[in-house]
Amino acid sequence: MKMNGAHILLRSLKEEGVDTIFGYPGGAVIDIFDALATKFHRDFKFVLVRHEQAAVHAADGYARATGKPGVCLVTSGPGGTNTVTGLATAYMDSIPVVVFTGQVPTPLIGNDAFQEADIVGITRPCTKHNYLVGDVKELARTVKEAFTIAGTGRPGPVLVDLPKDVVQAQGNFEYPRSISIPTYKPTLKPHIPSINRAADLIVQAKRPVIYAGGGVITSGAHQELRTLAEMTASPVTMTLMGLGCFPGTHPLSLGMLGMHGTYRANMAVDNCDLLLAIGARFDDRVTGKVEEFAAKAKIVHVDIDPTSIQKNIKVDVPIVGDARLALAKLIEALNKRGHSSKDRDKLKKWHATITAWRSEQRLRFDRTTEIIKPQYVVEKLYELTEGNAIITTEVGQNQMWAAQYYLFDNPRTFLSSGGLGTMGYGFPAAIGAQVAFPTKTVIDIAGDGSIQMNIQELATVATYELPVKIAILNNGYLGMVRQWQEHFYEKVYAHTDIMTAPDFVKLAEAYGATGLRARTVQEVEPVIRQALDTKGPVVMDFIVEREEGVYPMVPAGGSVRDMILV
Ligand SMILES: Cc1ncc(C[n+]2csc(CCOP(=O)(O)OP(=O)(O)O)c2C)c(N)n1
Repeated sequence: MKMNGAHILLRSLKEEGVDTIFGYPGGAVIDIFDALATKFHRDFKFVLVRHEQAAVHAADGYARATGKPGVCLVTSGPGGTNTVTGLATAYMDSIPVVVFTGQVPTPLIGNDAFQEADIVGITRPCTKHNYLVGDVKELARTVKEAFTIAGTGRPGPVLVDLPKDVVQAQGNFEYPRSISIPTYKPTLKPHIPSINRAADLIVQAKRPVIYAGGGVITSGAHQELRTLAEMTASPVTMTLMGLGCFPGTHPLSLGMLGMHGTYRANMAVDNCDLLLAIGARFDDRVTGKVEEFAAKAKIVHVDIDPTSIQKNIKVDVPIVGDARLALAKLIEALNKRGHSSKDRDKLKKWHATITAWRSEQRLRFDRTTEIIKPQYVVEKLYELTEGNAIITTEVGQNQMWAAQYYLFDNPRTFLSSGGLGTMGYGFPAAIGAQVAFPTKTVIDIAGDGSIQMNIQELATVATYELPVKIAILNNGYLGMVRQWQEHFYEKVYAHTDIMTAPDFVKLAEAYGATGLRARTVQEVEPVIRQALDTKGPVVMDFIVEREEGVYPMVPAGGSVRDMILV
């Protein structure tokens, strides 16, 4: 059956099981938008954002919350270039997102046509793969490939550029059932001899630590991780991306490690004799000074991406494969070795040491002040949501306090820009998560700087009556940069004072959302309760201690011995 490219595209998306599209229209994609509003209006929920960057972050939030690829549709030229930050964000955190951009008609490509941008060229370094569709005949197969590549192996964003004449051309619709891409064959099954070497090391270890990252969540390996940790009595520390992959309230949880990780997590990694890294990439915010990172340990690294193994840290046992399969095999290998509770007894001393570190240096803040401490707000959010919310964050101190004080027990409940560190990510990501889970509580923990980067999306939450809650930890500073200036630049607060902010309560109201404010400790709980009881979107403006810091802090490039505790 003949149909135009726009219809072929949308039929293909239906075949992929897509139910939601985030986007923004323009001349180059007007045919697709026309089809979305007419023939396909029952097939997709379309969320019209106010800036294309937000469309990609929303698709990314949808993907992180659901595990399904997020989809985004924007126009050519500025529509495409506005997606770059969102693509780079998803790329750094390995999130499956498929972005469709309009393009000028093929005969005009390269002619500096109106709203032409070489988006395939521009996005090559920040997409897992990208395509320029040259012929309507290639369209359906390209969509199939795009989803396959975005969602398999180490996931990532894929961009498909659609020239207007291709979208308008007539073609036959035939969707490939399955495809093989000869140049793309991710290794899923782990190498068994390596699994056996890892199992032997686990059996011998006296001071093991599991270091779990976002890959555990991506591969759905949280159950296997828990089984492995419990059967071997190994303490588990998580990266920012890994939060939720192991219950934060579990007795074996050490919390997050790295620059703003817990004292016990960093001490445990510094002193362990075996580090079992799973789906984590040894980011510099985790390792600090590479030569001194886990220097006493044998290191096993499980990762689906062979290029991330040995990239930052030398490892003893590399295991390429899907984390869930690898952990299942590892559990099997340990069972074969008769690993039992008797063996766990030899870790008693190690556990006692960790308990001592924990009581020596807990996460803490001054609870005696009248002024609101930002940590207190996060703690109250945790308490009043009973740990059941999906939390997104912006970037900065707000992000670290969220990571430290909200204990995540389940995967896909903490959505944060870890790799790129994108201010402006959290609010649109919350929109994506809320669209995916309309009845869940979704909260963006924000800084007053970050929220201003995509605050125009208040119009989106108001339009779709999305009950997203925003908790602004308003310190009147670009707080995280200020903290670095405090410690390393002699308190010269160069251009980080942003006291001249809008009145966030009035701004929320102007957009048709509810605005609430707390100025004292006593007001925090009532404001949160009221926000949670309000059906629609709410902005909570918490006026917090201006110069509060995030601690512990390992200075960039430092080691555990440089940790600032305060
Ligand atoms: C788009 C972008 N620009 C700049 C930065 C650098 N940066 C990192 S944290 C930060 C301060 C964030 O301030 P705010 O949102 O108020 O949060 P706070 O640290 O005060 O919680 C800045 C400017 C960034 N991460 N992202």
